[in-house]
Amino acid sequence: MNLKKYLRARQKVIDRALDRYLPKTSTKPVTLHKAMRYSLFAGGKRLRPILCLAAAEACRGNVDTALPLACAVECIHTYSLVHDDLPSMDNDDFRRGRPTCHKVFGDGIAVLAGDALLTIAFEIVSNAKPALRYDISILLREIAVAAGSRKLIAGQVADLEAEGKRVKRDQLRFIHENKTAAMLKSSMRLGAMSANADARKLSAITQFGEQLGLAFQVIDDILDVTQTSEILGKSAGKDVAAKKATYPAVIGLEKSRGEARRLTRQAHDALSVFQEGDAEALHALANYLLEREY
Ligand code: GRG
Repeated sequence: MNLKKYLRARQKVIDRALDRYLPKTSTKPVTLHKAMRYSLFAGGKRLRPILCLAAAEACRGNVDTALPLACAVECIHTYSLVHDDLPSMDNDDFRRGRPTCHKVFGDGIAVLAGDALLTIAFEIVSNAKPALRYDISILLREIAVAAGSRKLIAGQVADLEAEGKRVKRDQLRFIHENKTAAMLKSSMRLGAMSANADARKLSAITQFGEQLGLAFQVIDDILDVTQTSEILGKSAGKDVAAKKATYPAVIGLEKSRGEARRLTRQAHDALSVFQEGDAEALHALANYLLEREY
């Protein structure tokens, strides 16, 4: 498959849908809606929604049915970046190749834009079409748990508390599993659910999502020390400067690369239950994420 073309086409579909779901910039309060759109349409890679749609495809579902779930996940992801960039958290001036939300709109509006991106995600899910096996309350629960105090926020808390400390490998894994892998995994589970996946396929997507989610963060850690800010579209080298718990810091760069390859291999293996061709996009995406440069 031509992955570049596939990614571009999917990004377009997702951007169009997000544009439909988000209040216009003329809607009151104008500043808030401008800030939400500023961050949401800042040029993110749209990996989570793309993975959501690819998981739906693997389970022989349809893109339109999965689309609201894909958009909801991207809203939550963007909220987490807006809040993470705040001075009281990671204090970053640069995200997705442009000044961060609080740099443009101020801290107060950035906090509120993040809040509003989080809450609109649930409104979007409430409009999704339920599948036979998965009603709307199951879909809402999936996304609420992944974004909540035991997953995404737990990872962020552990990440904050680990700053400047020596962390062990199991603590590092906890941070990565929750801060990064949980939302990635849920994106794909939601796609599978929209396609009414049976227990065997949902479990395969879950395994795939777990391994891929971890690999994604190991690669993100590697890129932070090997790439420039221009290529990343965010400040490079911040992890070392902030004494963050990362794979290169704990096991070294070469071992981290090996770990990313091992996790990606395990992700591929998890897809063996799918018939030839059904999971082609997921396989291609896993390879792309391993080789990505930003
Ligand atoms: C504020 C609750 C809360 C959580 C913040 C997102 C996050 C948790 C922290 C940001 C820093 C970080 C390393 C997060 C891990 C997830 C990650 C690698 C995010 C970047 O994802 P990409 O590369 O970004 O998909 P784009 O901009 O392309 O969407």
